Amino acid sequence: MTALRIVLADQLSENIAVLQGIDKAKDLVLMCEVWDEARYVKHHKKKIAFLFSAMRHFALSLKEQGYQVDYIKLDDPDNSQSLKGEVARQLCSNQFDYIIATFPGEYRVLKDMQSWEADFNIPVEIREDDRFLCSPDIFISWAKGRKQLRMEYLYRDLRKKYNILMDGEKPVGGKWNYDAENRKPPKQGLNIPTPYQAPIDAITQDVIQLVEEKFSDHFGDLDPFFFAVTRQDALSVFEKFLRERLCYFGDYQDAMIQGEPWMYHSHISFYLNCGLLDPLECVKAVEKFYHQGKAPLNAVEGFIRQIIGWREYVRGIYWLKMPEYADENFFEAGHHLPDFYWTGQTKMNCIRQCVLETKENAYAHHIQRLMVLGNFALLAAIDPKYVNEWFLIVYADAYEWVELPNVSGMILFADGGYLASKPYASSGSYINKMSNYCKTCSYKISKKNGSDACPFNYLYWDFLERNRDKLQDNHRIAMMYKTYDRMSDDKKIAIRHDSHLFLKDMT
Ligand code: FAD
Ligand code: DLZ
Ligand code: SF4
Repeated sequence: MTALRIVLADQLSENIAVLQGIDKAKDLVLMCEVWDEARYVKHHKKKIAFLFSAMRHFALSLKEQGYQVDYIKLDDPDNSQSLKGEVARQLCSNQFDYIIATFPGEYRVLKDMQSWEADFNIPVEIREDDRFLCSPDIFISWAKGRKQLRMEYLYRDLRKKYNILMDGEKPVGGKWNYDAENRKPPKQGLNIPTPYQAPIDAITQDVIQLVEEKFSDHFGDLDPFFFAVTRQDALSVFEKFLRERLCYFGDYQDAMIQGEPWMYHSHISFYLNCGLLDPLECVKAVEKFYHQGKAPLNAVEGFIRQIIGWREYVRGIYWLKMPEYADENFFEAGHHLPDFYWTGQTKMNCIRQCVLETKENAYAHHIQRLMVLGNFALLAAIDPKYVNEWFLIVYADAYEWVELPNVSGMILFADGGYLASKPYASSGSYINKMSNYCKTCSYKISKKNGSDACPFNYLYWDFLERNRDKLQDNHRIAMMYKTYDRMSDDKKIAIRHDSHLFLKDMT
């Protein structure tokens, strides 16, 4: 029996399910760079270069270990430019008894894979992706019968199941969650470590040139290219985080500083999501750091919660709710995406900084995504389909399973509260508290209305009022309606007027 084994760009793990039990002498591993995947949304140039280079390095490493690998480059003249087309080509030229794949990261790819069996008349085995701690089936049983899903409960269950930061049946330190000690505003004089710069070898150079030539119309800068593209280098990124950043991860998790895109975050989402790093190995390493007394509990617990809590939770929701989830639009938001999400050309300094850093790095940290770029999209009623497309394009860690729930669920509340208990809407005061962006902004954070007032200030109240019928019964924001209702009529008129003007002029 001979198998054709498919490895996708986000499946670059040597113990990936599809490679388990392989017969190196007979089976063929197929990996391909295809237009259909690189172009179905116009991914950031750096994201494409990162993935193609990581794929090429991974294929090489498999070959060195004696696997038979057919690696199809983008500019191969015979490349059909789709995953299905490349599978078809293999089936025409070689004799296979079955196809094996690992469960993919996107619903549309799963549907494609599920069509192969009938279309090619060959058995197709799609194996569970066991790099995740919670399979879609386990998530479904966990979710069944619960009126409300909340990340915190899944997180606790997974901590117990995998014995992470546990002291017998109890959480280490006595509490499950140390967020109350986290989230400090940035202070002067923080000595933020430099980010990792991976070596650029000939493979990466070739890929950068290819992307420059073939994807010149895509968003984003190729230079400087800093991504790790091998497991070894991805491990170095993670080790640098452990040594230099982890201690302050919790404290400054939500802080934003102009010109400091990396802060104390780990910058490993790219590698976790494409397979160069394994979530459980990272979690265990961080836990060990705590037990060795090298990092405080608030940082360690906070970090672990992001990976075994949020990361698993959003994936569970994605597979539970697709395909309907992609069309959710609770607030019936219908604005187009303003041009400044691409150019950064806006007087709003916070947005400008976050967009320009995204353009340069294909990265922004969580609070920039959530409380600046996301919060604005929510307040300005931008249609979820445009917001989702933008987030999927611009970040090198974006695949639909993780991008869509974060955008439609977490920032836009487009699912009506399935993922989050309340919208993360906020006026400019949050950004002012957690960053220094407002200090050099053309708008005045202290002003609530008028042409020089911070737009977040009036858009926030306008958002609440516009969506009163949908939100006023949510006990977590009921207080805000009481505050609004106490405002004078003149104030309410000014809020409506400023918001109307701003949204009308938004191009
Ligand atoms: P750190 O802050 O160091 O966190 C450690 C790890 O925790 C991350 O690497 C990531 O794997 C995980 N994590 C943290 N928060 C989340 C979360 N909300 N969902 C899933 N995993 C999480 N993350 C992606 O990986 N891909 C995306 O496309 C993506 N889109 C997002 C869109 C929006 C609107 C928002 C608000 C968040 C999004 N996130 C996404 C989550 C989060 O912003 C990124 O995982 C994080 O910024 C990556 O940087 P880091 O590795 O330095 O993370
Ligand atoms: C994102 C992406 C890009 C840019 N290119 C490819 C590619 O050429 N070949 C490939 O196998 N996958 C690519 N991907 C990832 C896919 O679009 C998709 O997100 C994953 O295959 C889902 O598991
Ligand atoms: Fe952003 Fe408003 Fe602050 Fe300007 S004043 S940086 S728009 S929050």
